[in-house]
Formats: sequence, structure tokens, C-alpha cells
Amino acid sequence: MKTKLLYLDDAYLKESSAKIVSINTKSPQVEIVLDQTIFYPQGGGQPADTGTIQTDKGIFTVSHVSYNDGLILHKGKLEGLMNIDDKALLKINWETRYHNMMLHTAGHMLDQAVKNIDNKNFGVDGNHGIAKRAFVAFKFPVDESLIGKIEDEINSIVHKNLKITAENISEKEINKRKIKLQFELPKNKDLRILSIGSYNPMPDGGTHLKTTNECSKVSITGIQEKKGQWRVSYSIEDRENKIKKDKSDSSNKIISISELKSKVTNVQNLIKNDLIENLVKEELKTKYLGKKGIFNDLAKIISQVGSANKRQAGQILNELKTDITESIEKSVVTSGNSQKKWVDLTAPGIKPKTGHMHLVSQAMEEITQIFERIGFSRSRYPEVDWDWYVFESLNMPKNHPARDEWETFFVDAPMNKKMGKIVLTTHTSNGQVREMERLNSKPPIRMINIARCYRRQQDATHTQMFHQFEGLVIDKGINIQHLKGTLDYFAEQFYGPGTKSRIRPFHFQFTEPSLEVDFSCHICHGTGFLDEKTNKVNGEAREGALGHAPENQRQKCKFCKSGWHEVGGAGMVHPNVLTAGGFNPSLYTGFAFGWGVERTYTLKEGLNIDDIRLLYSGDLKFLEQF
Ligand code: FA5
Repeated sequence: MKTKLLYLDDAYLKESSAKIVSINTKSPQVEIVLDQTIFYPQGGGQPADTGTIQTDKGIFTVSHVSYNDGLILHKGKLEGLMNIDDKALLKINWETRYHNMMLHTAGHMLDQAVKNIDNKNFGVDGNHGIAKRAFVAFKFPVDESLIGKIEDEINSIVHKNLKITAENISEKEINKRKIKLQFELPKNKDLRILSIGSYNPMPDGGTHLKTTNECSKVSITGIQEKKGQWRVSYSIEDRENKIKKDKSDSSNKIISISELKSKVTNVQNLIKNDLIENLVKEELKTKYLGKKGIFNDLAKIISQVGSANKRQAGQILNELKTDITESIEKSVVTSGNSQKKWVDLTAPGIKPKTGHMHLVSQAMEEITQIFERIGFSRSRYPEVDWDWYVFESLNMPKNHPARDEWETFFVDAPMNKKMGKIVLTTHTSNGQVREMERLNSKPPIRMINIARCYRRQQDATHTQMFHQFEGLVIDKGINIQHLKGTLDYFAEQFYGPGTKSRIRPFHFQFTEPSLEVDFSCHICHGTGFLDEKTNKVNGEAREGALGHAPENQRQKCKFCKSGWHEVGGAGMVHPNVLTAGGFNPSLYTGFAFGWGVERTYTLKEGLNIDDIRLLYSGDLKFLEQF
């Protein structure tokens, strides 16, 4: 196997993914081999790249990279864990690599520049930055008096902005195109050839710039004879200068009117803030209108707005200047008066804005606490779950019509033989069998499971994503009275003293008997009529008076219309569900209930939320009221 060398196809790749092929922790440094890499291994005079290789569980800091028989060895320090076949994210230290690319390309341009001056001379060796040295060694003498000339020549190649390309090419093709190579090269092997403009190509395996003028200015720093070769040393303008140049180039980009407007708004906000802070008038003038002030700085943008927008931009800037001048004039604090940065301790304070939990989170917190007080513990189960937990283990076999009521979203994923399809769970009842399994089918179970649920429904009382809370109690001797007691306890705790619960017969596949649960309306106290409120003794309607007047003379409660609000379902756990969870139904019984968090919460006194979609509108004007 060979490592795929991504840097040969695209030398500008700063990041890529790869798979770990081997990890050797035995050598003094950890060595990692990948199936492909963007890390350049030291060679051809170009230094190795550094950077990081990251997986889910570990990070590897690459300090050296080398080539060995088709494999690239990444050496460095491993923190955490990495395994063969792990997917990894590779990142090279781009600034260093880019500098190395510049130096390498400059080396090839230097070779060409000397050749342009002395047709017979050519480079035989090169170092493009290893150990911070850079030179090209020439076969024939290069005289020191030529330094200026070589420098001019190489920088003229830089300014010509020639295209730099690399291609893999066979020996046959080299001969066909009459490409003259300076060295004996391996036979019968494809070569990588680098071309700068129309100059004669040269073999090269390094990373290079795309055009010559991407390189900073090149300086020749000396010429030295060594071992019968003439080393011409060179340097390029330092990296910081190049980066600064790139930044100033990017400041030439066109600025749109909306970008300008947003910059103007920023300045207006800034000055508003400074006025609140009581900055001295003179300081404000220098800061905003001074020669090097914020306004003049912003006004330079006019050269970047494009001719079509110049007029409008000028107008916007003029308005800003008037605005700034007027604002500064309004400032009462001057260096002459001693009020600089005065603080009026009697002024009412500015209340810092604090956020709060979303209403639904507040409700979940309160519900959890209410049930924890009577020994329930909070569980969480997946909101993307197997059909088995959502339906089948709950006594709803495949194709059972009862499933239709849960308008289900199915996940487009392979199905499992036992577990069935993957669905977005339609109710928190998926936690019933999961909780029984978690406790190894050992009683007692007192679970409160609060989670997100999903159904294909959307109207004032239904959202596609909503929350339910599910209670499950299993033990010996649990009966329906325990359920009713729990409902009454919750009603009083959540809605306030006097609130009652009511159960009505219903049908769910997973409970027997099944019930629907209602709570009494806090406005009409369960009577359905508003006039009852004033005719109560200990919460009960008083005999006589309006409580027994004919219905058409009485005012109906608009909030509930019947005295009761339905919140959800409940019942005694079906023996088949107990069996699916590993419990013996002849020994154990249990009850369960499942209600909508949003629905239960919006019925609270004083909320007046008649459309639960508002809860998810993200409208701060609504949310901030609570
Ligand atoms: C169920 O989901 C049963 N799993 C409840 C249950 C649990 C019964 C345990 C027995 C034992 P139902 O489909 O009725 O039942 O939903 C219960 C409550 O969830 C509803 O009354 C409502 O308050 C809430 N709800 C259901 N669908 C939505 C929706 N699309 N948007 C908001 N709330 C919803």
C-alpha cells in the first residue's frame, strides 16, 4: 500500500480527512501512517510540514514527516487514543507551509534567473528553508559581482506573473516534447515536471505557488564556493510583510451599501455609548472627528464602494458626520468642568438584562421536582428509537390499526430484524420497556421520563415537536387508587390548592383499563360556569343561588367550556407490556400516565396562551413576558 499524496494534486489544501492505516508507538516518537495525506515529507530541499491529526478521541501533534518506500510517516506526540481505521481530520500549519512553498518556488526561479544570465550554468542542488537556510548550488562559478543582476532578474520573473504548473509525465513524453533535463533521471518511471511559464520544465516533487507574483520580493544574500559548487543564498520578504500585503489587497474588495450602513450603525452605537459613559467633549471630537479619528477612517471606504454607489455612499457618510457633530455638541461634559466622568448616585439604576429558561424548560423543571418529592426519579430515553420500544413492545403489533393515531415520522435507515424500523418517537411511552430493562425487571419502578416527541400534526394545540412526561410505577399490589392519588397530588402541586383530577374510560393498547385524565379548570373551578365562582362553599357549588339557575341564564366559562381540561392518558400497565419488560404479570402490577408538557403548562392560571405554537416561535416579545 502507498499513501496517497494529496499535496501533489493541490498544494493549497490546508485541511482534509484521512483514515489511520497504522500507528507505531514503539519508536521514540509515535509514528502514524494514513491512507492519504496533505503533510509534505521533508525532501527536495523543502522542510516537512507540521500540524495536527485529530480523531474523536485523540489529537496527534505532527512535528516531523518523512517518506519511506511509498509511505508517509507522520511523527509526533499523541494525546488521547487513536486506533487503526479511525477517521481523522488533518490540519497543516498553513503559514509555515505557505512560506516553504514560496521559498521553494523562489529556488526554481533563482535557477532560471542565473540561467538567463549565463546560459550554460544550472543549479545542481538546493535547500529551500531546511534549518532556515535557503540556497541553490550551481555547477559553474557565479561571481559575487552578479548579485545585483541576479536579484533584478529573479524579481522580474516574479513580476511577470507566470503560471506555475506541475504534471506527471513519462520519459517517452519528455523525449517527444524535446524537454531538456539537466540530470540523469530514473528510467521507465513517470516523473513530476514543474513548469514556470514557458521556461524549460524541471523535475520536482515539492509544493509550489500557482503564479510567480504570489512570491514576495526575493533578495540574494550571498555567494559562496563549497565543494566545487557555487551556492547562491537567497531570502524572501518575511511572512508578516506578505500577510500584511495580502490583507491590504483584500481591503480593495468592493463594499456594498448595506455593509456601509451597518458600519455606520456601529459608529452611531459607539458614540451613544460614549455619551452614556460621559466621555469629555474634546476627547469625543478627537476620537470621532480628528484627523485619525473614526469618521475619517470610515470615510476611506468611499474608494471601495464602486462608482455606481459613490453618490449614495457620500450622502450616508455626510449624514453620519452631521449626526456625530450634533451628538458631540449635546455632550455637557468638557475638560473645563470638573464633572468629567461624574456619577449621579441618586439616578435610578439600569437593570441589567437577564435571560431566563424557556417556558417549556421551566415547566419540565417544575414537573420533575413535583414527582421527585414523592420518590419518582427522572429518566431520559432516546427521541429517535426503534419501532419495538415505540409500538411493538407496547402491545401494538405491526400493522395494528391503533398505530395510525400516532402520526409517525419514519427515519430512512435500514431496519433491524427484531427492533424494526427507526422512528422519531411519538410518545414517551417508549421509555416504559426501556426502564424495565434498565432495572433488570426488578421492582420497584417509579420513573418520570420527560422527552421530546414528534408527530405529523400542526395546529393551535399541536406541534410537530412537543414534549411529554411519562410516569411509570410497578411493584407488587399497585392499583388504580395509587394512580388516582398521584393524579390528585400532581393537580394540586402544579395548578394550586383545590384543583382536582378526573378520570374517564378510554382505550390505549398498552394499558388496561385505560383512562383519559382531566384537571379541573382554575377559572370556573370545575363547574363550567363563571358565576359559580362567587357561590362556593369549600370549593363546592352552593345549593340555591345562581348555581341552580337555568343554564341559559348562566355565563359559560370561555376557558374550558366544560369545567375540565383534558391533559393526556393513563391506565394500568397491560400484562403484555409487563411481560415484554421481563415482569411476571401475575406477581406485579403497575400504572402509567403520559401527558403533554406544553398542554399541561399552558393551562396554568394567568398564562392565557391559546396557541402552543407561540412557545416555539422564538418571538422574544412573547417569551420575555414570563
Ligand atoms: C399518548 O401519547 C400516550 N402514550 C399516553 C399514555 C401514557 C397513556 C401512558 C397511557 C399510559 P396521547 O396521544 O393522547 O397519548 O397524547 C398524550 C398527550 O400528549 C395529549 O393529551 C397532549 O397533551 C400531548 N400531545 C399529543 N400530541 C401532541 C402534539 N402534536 N403537540 C402537542 N402536544 C401533543
